[in-house]
Amino acid sequence: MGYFDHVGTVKFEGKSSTNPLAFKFYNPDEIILGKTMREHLRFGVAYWHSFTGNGSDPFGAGTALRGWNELSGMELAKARVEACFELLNILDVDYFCFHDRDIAPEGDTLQETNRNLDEIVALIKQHMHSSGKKLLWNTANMFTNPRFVHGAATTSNADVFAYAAAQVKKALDHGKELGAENYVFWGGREGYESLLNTDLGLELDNLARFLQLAVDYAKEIGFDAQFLIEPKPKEPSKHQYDFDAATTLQFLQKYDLAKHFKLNLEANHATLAGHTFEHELRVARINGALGSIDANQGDLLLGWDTDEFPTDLYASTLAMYEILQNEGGIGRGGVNFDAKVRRTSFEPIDVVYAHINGMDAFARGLQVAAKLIEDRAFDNVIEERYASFTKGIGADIVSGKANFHTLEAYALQNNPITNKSGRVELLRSILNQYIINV
Ligand code: XUL
Ligand code: CO
Repeated sequence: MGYFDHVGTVKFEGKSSTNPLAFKFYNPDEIILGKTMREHLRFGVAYWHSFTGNGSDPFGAGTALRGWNELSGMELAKARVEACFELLNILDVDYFCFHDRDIAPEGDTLQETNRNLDEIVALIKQHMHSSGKKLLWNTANMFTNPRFVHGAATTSNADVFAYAAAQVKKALDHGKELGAENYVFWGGREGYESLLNTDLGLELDNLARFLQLAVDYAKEIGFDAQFLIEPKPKEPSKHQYDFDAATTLQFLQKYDLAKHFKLNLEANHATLAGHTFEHELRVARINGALGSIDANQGDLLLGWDTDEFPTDLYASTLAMYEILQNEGGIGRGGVNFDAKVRRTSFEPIDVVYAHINGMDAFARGLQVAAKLIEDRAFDNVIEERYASFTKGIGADIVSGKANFHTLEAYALQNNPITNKSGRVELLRSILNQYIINV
């Protein structure tokens, strides 16, 4: 029984192929800078978008036509597991990611909810075993249920803090059970609406306490996944605590948590924060905190998290340019498609087309970025631009030899100062040439 219109495994056919069900750029075995594309990219499918989501929006009901639509409860949960492994197989994708509430329905009590989860996790484990597919990361959904109205770790209600802890404890157990390579914290309701009713200091202290407790518990059970925080501004709360990479890193440093966490950066979250994706990746990279990415794209004409599949070759090239220069590349992380088909693309085959195009966009980005690095297309320009810091007064500044007296003496006799052009337009035309010609 096929949930995706009996599509066979998608194969690489090359860029001249016109087959909509073939990869044009993603060739898992192609070697780039000493590693296969498969190893560089470590693609993941997001359970919540491709199996749990149904195409509903705030104005209308779900539109997605899916083979599991008639089912409910645990039967529905089981069907989605089948569908997930079918899609991973069709796409030849090695990884998937889920929230606890994506995979199993909540019961009337936490005990019943956990029993449901245990049953589905056991089923997932069987499928992983027979297919060789792996869990890139799991996470706890602490934003959908109304109990999290005031937050989870940053709630004003200690009973909710305790419930959230119990939920993450279970999620860490399941992560260990399934051999998850990472564990993600996205603080969906960790933020506030108004300072008039908010103890900002206590909420942030509690968030740090919560994360430390998670670190402690993972250590206790021997779960050695990489812990990741996923920054996002505004949505759903007005002031989200993990606004962007820089804010999140500052928080981790303040509470002495930086050694335990890296970041899972998402393209659409970056643009909502007023940054490019590559800016967020660079901030993480220079702080040794680039852990994994959620690949998607927003829409400049819309002001919310549209989670579209990534198609923009400039963005995927510049993202891969950062990842390739990160120590160990994407490392234990991966390229997770936190992306959904449009509400108007309601057939199962649309989910397949969407992933193929997203995978090709990143494969192409990888090829172009590798060539830019090999040719030192921008490195030489940057080296030349900062050359003044390698000799004379610049070298004194960098080595710490200079002080305000020596700098003043230098400035007084150095007249006039000459600057050089930054050549942004020329560099953009070079980038275009690479994207077109590689
Ligand atoms: C929400 C979002 C989440 C996280 C995991 O915008 O990106 O799905 O990726 O909780
Ligand atoms: Co995400």
